[in-house]
Amino acid sequence: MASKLAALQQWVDEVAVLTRPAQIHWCDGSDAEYQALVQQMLQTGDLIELNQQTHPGCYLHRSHPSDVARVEHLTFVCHPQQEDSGPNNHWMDPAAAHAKIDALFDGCMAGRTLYVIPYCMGPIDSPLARCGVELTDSPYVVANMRIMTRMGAAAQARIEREGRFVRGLHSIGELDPERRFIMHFPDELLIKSYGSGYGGNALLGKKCHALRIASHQARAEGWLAEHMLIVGIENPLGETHYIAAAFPSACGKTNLSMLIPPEGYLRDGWKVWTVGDDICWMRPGTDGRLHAINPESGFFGVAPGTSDATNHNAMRSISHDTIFTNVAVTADNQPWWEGLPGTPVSDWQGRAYDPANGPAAHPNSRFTVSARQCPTWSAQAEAPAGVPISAIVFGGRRPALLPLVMEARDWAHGVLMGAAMGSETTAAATGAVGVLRRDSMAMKPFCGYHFGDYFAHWLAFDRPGAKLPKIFHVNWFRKGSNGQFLWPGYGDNLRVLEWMIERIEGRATGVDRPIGILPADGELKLDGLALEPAWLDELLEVDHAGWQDELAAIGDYLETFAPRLPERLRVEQQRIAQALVEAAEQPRRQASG
Ligand code: GTP
Ligand code: SPV
Ligand code: MN
Repeated sequence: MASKLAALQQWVDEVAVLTRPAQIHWCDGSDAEYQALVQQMLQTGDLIELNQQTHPGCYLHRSHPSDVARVEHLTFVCHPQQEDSGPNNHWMDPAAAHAKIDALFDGCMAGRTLYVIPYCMGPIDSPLARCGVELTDSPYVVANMRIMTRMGAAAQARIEREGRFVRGLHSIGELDPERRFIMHFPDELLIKSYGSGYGGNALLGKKCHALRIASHQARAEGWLAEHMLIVGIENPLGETHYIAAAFPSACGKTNLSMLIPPEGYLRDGWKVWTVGDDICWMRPGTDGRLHAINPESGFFGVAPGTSDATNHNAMRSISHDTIFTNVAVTADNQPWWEGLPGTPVSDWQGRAYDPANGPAAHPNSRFTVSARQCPTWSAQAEAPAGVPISAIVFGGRRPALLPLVMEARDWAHGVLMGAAMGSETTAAATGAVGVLRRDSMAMKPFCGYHFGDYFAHWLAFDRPGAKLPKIFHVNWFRKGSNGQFLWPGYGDNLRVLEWMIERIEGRATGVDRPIGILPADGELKLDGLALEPAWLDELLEVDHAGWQDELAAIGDYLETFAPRLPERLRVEQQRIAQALVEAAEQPRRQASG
């Protein structure tokens, strides 16, 4: 017996009978185990050694060319009642889903090793943390899970103590897109994933457990599992505010979580602390505030665009002991992607680089690295009690209309801002890129239940005694008539965060507009920034006609969640639509908030 927890041992035995592996390996999470896996993968070609002088401990993995991103059309949330999964999820009857995917698992591990991966999402001694066990036939998944989660003996001990864990069964199968499914059974705390080895499809602790299953648990237990970074902003007095921000995939979470302050801010003593770059679990504490942990222990970050200029902290993090997936390589065998200096010799598929074949690195190529390697890693990231959240930020890629920043009047307005979020699609999921779609709270691909119920759950946090964070909406991706980004972004985003903190501290008044509170003249600190005044005007303008159309579109979108749409959100949408009509009639009426 490899586990003294009967439920765990029994499940592993059952899966072994179904999948018929040649052997079973219980992962202990040790360095020796990791090194042995790396050696084995170097032999099989699953990993390719990169330049060990410039990048010690770094390896390249090339995934199957048809398996490079999450597959939302093959991802199912299987509640017994279809309505409980909502129009925001693909649904299959649980019995039919089990039958379909178990047929694929039948005998699929013949000749392979079945790895048992006990893992803990969150600091191992945190009451907010939750455990799971992933069974997989992919050593690449094991190596990534070791970086991304607290994996091994300590997690297994906690699981055996608690007796409760999320079960995840994974096989790469044949890597055949026609035989690929990612299935969730929230009521059984169970995930089954077949036919993909990539990121969110295969590292089951990440999107499958920490968002889809956890959001369902969180609703029942009174907390939130969100697609958010967590960053600490320390001012020159040494006071730190923690901010949680939800942006859709490939819209800037990793970057914001480890931003480098602009020159003047650095001189004044501002510091940035990274707590998390992708997922945030938060719950109300006895003080009424929301307290958050990052359930992960590593970053699975987008490579293209990452450079010393945009994200020096990420560059330092990934200079050693990192697994790269689907990047290009240079003549001297260094990892390469678009945005880096130098030139590649071979592309992400290992072909001689030819621009006619598209980018050298896949647009969704990634690095997997331990968060401890990040120079700005916060000591508080390991705190069992988590960090208190001062502000929640929503945002997306909106080339037009959405201002650089606006603040919600109150919690319900903030929930509407999150629910109404839209963004241009990116390469993080398969499908068309650059299409505007609604992505409520950046959770469209990740909420494990009906969005109407989810909005109601968010609204329910506003209750007597609650000391809720302020809610803001940002847009780093506004484009001017020349098609260029109007806002420099990256480190300069701290200027916007500082305004938020000024609002939280009651030092900035803002201007009350129908769509929310915007910075008053001069409140955004722009010293040292060469930003055309006309561009700033454009970034903070409120186009009443455009917003009336937007509110109508938001109204239509929200009604797709009827009859479960909370009336409170409908009222909020109507209030703003009405305020826009009145403001259009009296364009000069502007109260100061
Ligand atoms: P996931 O890991 O998929 O959830 O993505 P993410 O939200 O962590 O996105 P990430 O920080 O990796 O950024 C994705 C892309 O957006 C990269 O190419 C970045 O260079 C770019 N990006 C990030 N921040 C900014 C910004 O402030 N302005 C602009 N223009 N681009 C940005
Ligand atoms: C995302 O797409 O939001 C990611 C990458 O963070 S994946 O792990 O593939 O979901
Ligand atoms: Mn993500």
